[in-house]
Amino acid sequence: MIDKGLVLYGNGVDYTVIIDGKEVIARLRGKLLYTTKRSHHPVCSGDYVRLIKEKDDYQIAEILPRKNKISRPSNYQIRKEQVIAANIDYLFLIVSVYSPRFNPGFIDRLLVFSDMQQIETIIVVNKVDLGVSDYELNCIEGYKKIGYKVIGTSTVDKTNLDKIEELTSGHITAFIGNSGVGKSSILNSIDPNVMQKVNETSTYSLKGKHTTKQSRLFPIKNGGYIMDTPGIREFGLWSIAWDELKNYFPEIHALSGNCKFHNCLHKTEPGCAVREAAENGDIPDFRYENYLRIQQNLYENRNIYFKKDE
Ligand SMILES: Nc1nc2c(ncn2[C@@H]2O[C@H](COP(=O)(O)OP(=O)(O)OP(=O)(O)O)[C@@H](O)[C@H]2O)c(=O)[nH]1
Ligand SMILES: [Mg+2]
Ligand SMILES: [Zn+2]
Repeated sequence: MIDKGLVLYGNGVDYTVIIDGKEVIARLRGKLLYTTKRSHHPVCSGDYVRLIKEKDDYQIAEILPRKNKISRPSNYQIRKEQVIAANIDYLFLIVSVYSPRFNPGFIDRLLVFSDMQQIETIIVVNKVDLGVSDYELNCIEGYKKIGYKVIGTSTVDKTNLDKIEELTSGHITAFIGNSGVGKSSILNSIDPNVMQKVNETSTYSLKGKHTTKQSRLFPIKNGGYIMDTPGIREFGLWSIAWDELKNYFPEIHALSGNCKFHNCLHKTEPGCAVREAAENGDIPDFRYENYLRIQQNLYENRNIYFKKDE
């Protein structure tokens, strides 16, 4: 018997897969363990898999093609990728005000990545109960002006949690962001059953703080699935050529037709419409600065991170 299932979570050996609303444990078939040598774990949360049932045991026989994936270099080997999530309808990039610090450099790297992967991304600014500074407000306005959806939330006074619930309904959504911004707290506020499940299977750290250790997709009472992911410290862009970055800042890309040179990199070229727009305030200056910074960084690391033939 062969069934198509959705992977909720796994540890590299056993995976919890949902088929027809029922959760089962499945193991990887031996040969699948060796097929993806460049990947840290071949199967991840959000993967659709084909299962074979032998007596009462389920085996994962095949991973179905992914429509997208969120990955980063594994901690151990830069050329190996670690896939955090697959087949995401919406990415919720969760950041916070005050602490952890609001960091547009981090946000912009993630937005470049999600644009490359064509994953629609919503920026959630959590902990607004702590107050939003002028600087944070200015950046938020900048993102909105470009066209990103930005939602300010608080799990303390329940600000806009109904909006998150509404937007996640019926979709597969991943929550991603730095450790401590409140990903798990938001998830738990939307569906309190979720944390109960987590507490059954994981332990609190010594500080009594609950830190998410692995990606896990949760069926939510609104009919959607939300993936809680471990906090990421940095997000390195590693699969992008430095001279193609310009295509993944939508507001920069939109203006590039007005530059004097068709291959303008929007640095110091004469007649650059993008630089002019940044000087006039037509595009947010922090975005333009981050663009230049990321481009420089990709250029300096071009031989480490990216080879066109791979
Ligand atoms: N003031 C305030 N604190 C919050 C809010 N949401 C979460 N917190 C606190 O922020 C801390 C971290 O919350 P978590 O939900 O564990 O954060 P996380 O993003 O899941 O962190 P990792 O699992 O480590 O990636 C906890 O102490 C929460 O109580 C909020 O809206 N306002
Ligand atoms: Mg967490
Ligand atoms: Zn230009």
